[in-house]
Amino acid sequence: MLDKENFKKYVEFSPEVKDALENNKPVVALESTIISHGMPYPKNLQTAKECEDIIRKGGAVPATTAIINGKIKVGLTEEELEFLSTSKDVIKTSRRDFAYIVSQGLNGATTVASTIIVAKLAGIKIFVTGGLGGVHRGASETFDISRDLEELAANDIMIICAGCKSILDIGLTLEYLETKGVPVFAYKTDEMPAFFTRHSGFKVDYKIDEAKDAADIARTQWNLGLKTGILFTNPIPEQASMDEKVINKAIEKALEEAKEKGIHGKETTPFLLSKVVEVTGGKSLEANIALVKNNAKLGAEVAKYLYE
Ligand code: PSU
Ligand code: MN
Repeated sequence: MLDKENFKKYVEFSPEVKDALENNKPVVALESTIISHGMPYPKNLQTAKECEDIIRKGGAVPATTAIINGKIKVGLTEEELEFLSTSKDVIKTSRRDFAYIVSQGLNGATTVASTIIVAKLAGIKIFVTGGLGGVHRGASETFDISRDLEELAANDIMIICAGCKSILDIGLTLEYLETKGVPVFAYKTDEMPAFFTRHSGFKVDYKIDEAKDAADIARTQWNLGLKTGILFTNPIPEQASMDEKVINKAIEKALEEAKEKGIHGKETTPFLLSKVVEVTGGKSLEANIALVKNNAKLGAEVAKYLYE
């Protein structure tokens, strides 16, 4: 189980986040693997800063999480964001990496899974990112299922993201979430968005039209003692969404190359993401940036109702 008392020894809050948490102001957690392993420099840094600003403008406080020199940070300085964007000495951190990185004084970028852990320990209720990890295509052979799903199932937090990329098996990911009891919603649509595109062909449980309703549902879920996470998906804006054929071809190519090269384990997702950017000549990166910013905006809005 998570240990809030012990956590205090290892954590450092930014003044902005500390103040917000102490005064019950809305706080939105942000992950950092998207910065270190999800996007190339300098767009990763620009996007991270822009997302933080969008959240501030929306009336909430951004709390980007990472491990720097063994300290678990909640809320980063500009220098720390810059460091995560450029350094090669940043380890993609999931649950099982914490003890090693913290005790050895190393640097780690948090994935969705580990950001959930940190956010829960810090008392943050909502978390914004681009895409959630999930059940990979071919998982019946590779066993590759992201830790993100387990942490989402085990912790009462809301995640806002643009759905799952079709580097994953979206249908199986939804089945997995159903088994775990994680409700899946979509903003102004009843379809699970597929990250780069608005359509996946899979239905979510319920459509939500208002940010306030999302907050009411979360509050009710947790008041009822149903301590699972909530997945609130937000489709990429129409004007930024990609041509389905183009993106699917790029994903197929990336998957083929990953197989040829024998990429596996925690390298898989970063490899596929950077390949897709390469194959689409950077178009997928622009789409990725647009959807994260769109999620940050919705996240701040929901956070305001959630912290009322
Ligand atoms: N999907 C993206 N960008 C990302 C990731 C996923 O579009 O940066 C990152 C997130 O940090 C996510 C992690 O939590 O990859 C999932 O990795 P894995 O599939 O190894 O669990
Ligand atoms: Mn994996």
